[in-house]
Amino acid sequence: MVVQVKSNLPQCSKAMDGNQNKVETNILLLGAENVGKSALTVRFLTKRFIGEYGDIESIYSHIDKIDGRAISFNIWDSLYPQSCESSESVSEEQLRWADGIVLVYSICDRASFEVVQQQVALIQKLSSSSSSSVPMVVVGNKRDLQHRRVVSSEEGRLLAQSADCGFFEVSAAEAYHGVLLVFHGLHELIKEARGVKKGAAGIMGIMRTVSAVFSKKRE
Ligand SMILES: Nc1nc2c(ncn2[C@@H]2O[C@H](COP(=O)(O)OP(=O)(O)O)[C@@H](O)[C@H]2O)c(=O)[nH]1
Ligand SMILES: [Mg+2]
Repeated sequence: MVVQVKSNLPQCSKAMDGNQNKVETNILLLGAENVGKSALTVRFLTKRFIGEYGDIESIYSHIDKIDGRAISFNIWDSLYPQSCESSESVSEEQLRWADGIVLVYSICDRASFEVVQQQVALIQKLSSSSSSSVPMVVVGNKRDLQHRRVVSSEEGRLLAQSADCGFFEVSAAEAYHGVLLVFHGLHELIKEARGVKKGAAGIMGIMRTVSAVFSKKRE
């Protein structure tokens, strides 16, 4: 497991694909403080829940095998800025870096659900000028604390549906498998998005070739 300091962020490489064997995927975790972003990250990386994580912002690198293929996950465990305007809680730098985003709230904390709603809206606004949207999943964490639940599963699902995101409810404290599904599920969405992009690029390539052939014929 490698911990990178934040100043290295822009140098992080984007996806490799095609003939190369290793695929890189940059995943950004967003959400209010105390919702379990670090707990989810550490669970995915080490399979363990250690309880307290401190306020550290890091990018972790982790190689995982999916369907026999090595996937290099770079995971940016972000810090929710203290006393920020909601419009500053996601930066353009983060969006440029991310291939996929995990938006985390706690099912016991309505304010954290509202933060995710704001962040979804902000991401949509910031990426409205680009042709493709970044794949996202919404995650309701702390599912083990049912007696303290204040956000229903239905509300979480509706939010995810309205933003065209995947949806999961998990407990980083209780189980590894659900957390694994979050990261693998997002990886699937990223793969699909890359396939669509590649397909579009392929069609554009064919169109360019065809128009080049026709313009040659006319010469
Ligand atoms: N009961 C319970 N507590 C959790 C869970 N995930 C995280 N926590 C606790 O919530 C607190 C905040 O977790 P942390 O990962 O530091 O949140 P972050 O600020 O979003 O990174 C810590 O005390 C964790 O032990 C969970 O699934 N269930
Ligand atoms: Mg944290």
